[in-house]
Formats: sequence, C-alpha cells, structure tokens
Amino acid sequence: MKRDNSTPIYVTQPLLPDLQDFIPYLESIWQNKILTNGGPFHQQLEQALCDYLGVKHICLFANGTLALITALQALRITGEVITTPYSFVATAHSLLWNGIKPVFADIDPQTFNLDPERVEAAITPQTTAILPVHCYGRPCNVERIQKIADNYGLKVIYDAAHAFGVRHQGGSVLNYGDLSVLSFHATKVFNTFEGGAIICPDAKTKQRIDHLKNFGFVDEVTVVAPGINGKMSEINAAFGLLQLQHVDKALQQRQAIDARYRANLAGIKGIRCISPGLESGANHAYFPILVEPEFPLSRDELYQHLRENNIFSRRYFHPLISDFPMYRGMPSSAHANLPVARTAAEQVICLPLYPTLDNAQIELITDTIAASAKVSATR
Ligand code: T4K
Repeated sequence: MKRDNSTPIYVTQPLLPDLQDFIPYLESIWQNKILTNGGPFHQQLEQALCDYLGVKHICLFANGTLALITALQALRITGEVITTPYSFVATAHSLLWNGIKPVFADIDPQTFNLDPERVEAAITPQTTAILPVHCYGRPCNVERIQKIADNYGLKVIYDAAHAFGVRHQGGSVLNYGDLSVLSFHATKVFNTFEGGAIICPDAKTKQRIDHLKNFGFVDEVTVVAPGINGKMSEINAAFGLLQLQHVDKALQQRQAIDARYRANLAGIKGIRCISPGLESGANHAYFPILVEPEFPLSRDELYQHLRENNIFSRRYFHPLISDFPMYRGMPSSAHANLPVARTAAEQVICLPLYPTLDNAQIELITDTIAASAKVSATR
C-alpha cells in the first residue's frame, strides 16, 4: 500500500497545549496589567522549574542566547574559552559577543560531546573557562571536565540548551559546573515560544544575574553593571507554567518514538543510531542518525531524497561552527584539529522527533530511508 506523503513532516513541531487552557492566564495578565519585569507568572515559573528540575536557583531569560552571553558576564570570563565546534552557532557567538576567543576542541565519537582529553590539551595560560554542550541532551563527561577545571583553576559553563530534564547520577545534570544555560525555544523539549534560563548554585550569583538581565539595576536609582535587557515576559512565563503540566507526557512520547525509530532502522546497513543514552536519563530531544559509507546514498543525497518525499530532516550540526567565516581563520578551527567533529558533521541527519509524531509517520520516514537504499542499489 502506498503511504500518504503529501503532508510535510518537519524535524520538530512545538508542544502546544489546548488553546482554551491558556485563556485564563491571558485574562489574569489583562486584569493585573503586569506584562514583564519579574511579574507574578515569572516568579511562579522560577519556583515551578526549580521544583521540577531539581535545581536550587534559576534566572529566566528572553532566550537561550542572551542567557549564554549573560552567564559569561556573570562569571567575568575573559581571554580564551575552550568549546565544541559541534553545536548551534549561538554557543560560540556568545563568546565573541563578550570579546572572548573561542578555542575549539574535538568531540568524543560516541557521545558527540567535548572530549575531555582534547580539552586538557587545548589549555593555555589565557584559558579561563570551558563551555561544553550537552549535545542532543546527552550528558557530557561532567566528572572528568570538573576535574580538569579544578586542576587548572577554570570555570565551567554548560550550554544545556538541549538538556531540559536530563538526569545524571540520580540528580539533574544542570547542577554540574558553575552555571548551566537552557533554551526554551519553540523547537525545544520544553518551550515558552522563545525563552531561556541560567541555573546557578547560590543566591548571590542569582542576584548578580538578575541585575545583569535588567540593565544592571538594583533599585530605581542604582546601576551596578552594564547589564542587558534579557528578561522573560509574563506571557512567555505563563505559557511555561501551562507547558510544565504536559512535559512528562511529552517526554514519554519522545522515548517511545526514539525506541520505534531504533527498531525500524536496526536492519538498514550503513545507518547508525547513536546510543540512546537511557542510562543517563536522556530526554530524546533529537534523533540523530549517521549515514556511514556502507549506505548506498551519501548523507546529502539521503537528506535530499527525504525532502523530495516531504520529510524535512535537518543536518544538526553541519556546517561545524568552526567553518563559519568569523571562526574559520582561527588556529583551532584547522581540519586536522577536529577530525571526529568533521566526520560527524558530514554524516549526521536528525530525523523528525516531536510528541505528536505518530506511528504511521515514523513508518513512512523509516520506509523512505530503507527504500532509498534499495532503489539506489539497483541503479
Ligand atoms: N545552544 C545550543 C546548543 C542550541 O541548540 C541553541 C538553539 C542555542 C544555544 C540558542 O538558544 P536560543 O537563543 O535559540 O533559545 C533552531 C532554533 O532556532 C534554535 O533555538 C536551536 N538551538 C537550533 C538547534 O534549532 P533552526 O534554524 O534549525 O530553526 P527552524 O526555524 O528552521 O526550525 C526547525 C523546524 O522546526 C522548522 O522546520 C519547523 C519547526 N518549527 C520551528 C519554529 C521556530 C515550528 O514548527 N514552529 C516554530 O515556531 O534553529
């Protein structure tokens, strides 16, 4: 039976609760006329997220990029920071916005996260911090990274944009390092339309970050730092409160989709799924596959073939950050320095994954991949 592929399937679709359920929140905002600047929904969401995630302090932001930029400001990071080339550009852009030099180190071929050995090898007298990414929501080697940071007196800021709800050793992975930064963008596991947050371990740091995200204001007449406007609005915070009621179910649905993909793709030669990360409480934020040389089509041919069948996968993360014009002249961007990241960027495709992706759509995607291999083999 020919399957219906007339409806486009995108790499993700945002989790959206029933519109009717959002109306009371809007009515409340209209009634009290507090639209932003740390209003009641903002305060409620901070508390609710601390409880849900199992973290001590959280500072909400308008988006993850502003949160990253502010996290680096909060810890007064300067000089060089070691980071991964295998991420979304915002990771490294946050360094440039602070006048910090990014130094790229290679990734681990199993986890796609920064390889601690390569981090250690990249340290110079100018290094002040490490900025790792929990790529696809799979935890970095947090113990080893902390050890290196302690040995060399470095700060660790995790770009945890993908890591909402991820657990490690029985607690939140967001409790590792000096700060962790989340994104609540529409495409993330938990979204507030746009949004982000910094997780911090103590009240004093939270206070500094709260000042920094509000122009540096402490009170009406006192400004203690050249802060930015990074505040989350009441409408985003209200939406976050509603979303939180649905996120457990969404995580379960994501896990089931992940398992179905793995089962369907298991027999296809040349398609490798990266480890599910179940042992580490992964959140199934993405479903990356590697198109290896044994597969009859190249990665880009498969990507194109999927598009022709109305399936809009994405090549996260190709190109590498280190290949963009503002980074490619840097010594650490050299091809020879990043062989693992380069291979990953050449082979990866993230397949569609979102809670409402149904079984028929999953079959359509995996059948299209399987059929593409067969057609190509008979050419
Ligand atoms: N660090 C890391 C490691 C990150 O991955 C990100 C963001 C950040 C930092 C920065 O956080 P934010 O400042 O964004 O909070 C998307 C997102 O825009 C970006 O947030 C995300 N990472 C990145 C990995 O992916 P694009 O350019 O791929 O998004 P776009 O618009 O092509 O969306 C992908 C698909 O999602 C669309 O084909 C359809 C669907 N979609 C998208 C949006 C925006 C919807 O259905 N509804 C929507 O509203 O970057």
